[in-house]
Amino acid sequence: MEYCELTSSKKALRGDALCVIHSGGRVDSAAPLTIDLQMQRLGGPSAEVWYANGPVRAGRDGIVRYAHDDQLMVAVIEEDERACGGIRSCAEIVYAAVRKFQEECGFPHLLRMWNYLDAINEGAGDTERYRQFCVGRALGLGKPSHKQLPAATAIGRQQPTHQLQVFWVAARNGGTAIENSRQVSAYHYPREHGPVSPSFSRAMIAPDGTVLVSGTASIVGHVSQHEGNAQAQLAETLRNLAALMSHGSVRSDTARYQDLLKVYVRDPQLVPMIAAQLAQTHPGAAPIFLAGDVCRRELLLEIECVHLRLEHR
Ligand code: 3EB
Repeated sequence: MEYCELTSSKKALRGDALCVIHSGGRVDSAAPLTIDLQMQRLGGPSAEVWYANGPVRAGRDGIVRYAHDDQLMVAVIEEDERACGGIRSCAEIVYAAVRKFQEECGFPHLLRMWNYLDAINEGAGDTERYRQFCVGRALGLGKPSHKQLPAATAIGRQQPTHQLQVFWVAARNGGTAIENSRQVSAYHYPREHGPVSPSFSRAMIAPDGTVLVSGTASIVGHVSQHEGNAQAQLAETLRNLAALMSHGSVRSDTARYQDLLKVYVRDPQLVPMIAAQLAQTHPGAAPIFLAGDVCRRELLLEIECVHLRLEHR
């Protein structure tokens, strides 16, 4: 996979594209599956492209749109919350559909999931929409063992769509979920963060060695750090990412790696500061910047990462 520019006429989409995930507004994608993030892009490449190895099949199964090759499946559900009776039941309906589809599709291993919803921090205490989303997600997904939880991102849109959008990458063969030594596993978060702890792992090592890193923020243990200080939150987030990459299961052989970064910021004015810092720590990374709300209201930014072995796609 890669992050690339698809809005300019200079670059055409390769014929072996499996899925295009874009935030460019006017990306004319001929990919078997195209997903529009419906979020404002503040900088960086307009698209994330997953490539196929060999023949591709694409289609629709109920509310699921999907495309797959022999090893990998990308699938998406977009549901209008208003037709589901709110975010909690919408998440339950969507995740029950994910679970059913995953049981039948032949790609049983969830590797990575993205969740985008409107107004993620609206509502006080346990009624907060993110917490209600977590309740519905857990109900719909059922009780998989922690080992099988995918890496994930959950971000709030700043412009209303009324839509819960969930998309995911699943595989024929299982990956290895890993946790962060600096952080309490999200599925073990204490009660103070909501009635149901979030169902995701910190990162998933895919069968080909690619590390799919969850949205990572300024949280140490289970506690948000540096409220109101974006620069310090960024530094803490980068320490969390570094700690994850030093996990014993992440291959650190002589192969060359590239880190693809996607940065979500609450306030567009933070982009220049973050871009300057990332140019130091991740030279040549060309991060994607999106305007989005982190699921804890005190957190100003979140970074997800794909740690790619360059020999592989
Ligand atoms: C955190 O570490 C920050 O609910 O799926 C990051 C990634 C976060 C995924 C999710 C939430 C989720 O708790 C928030």
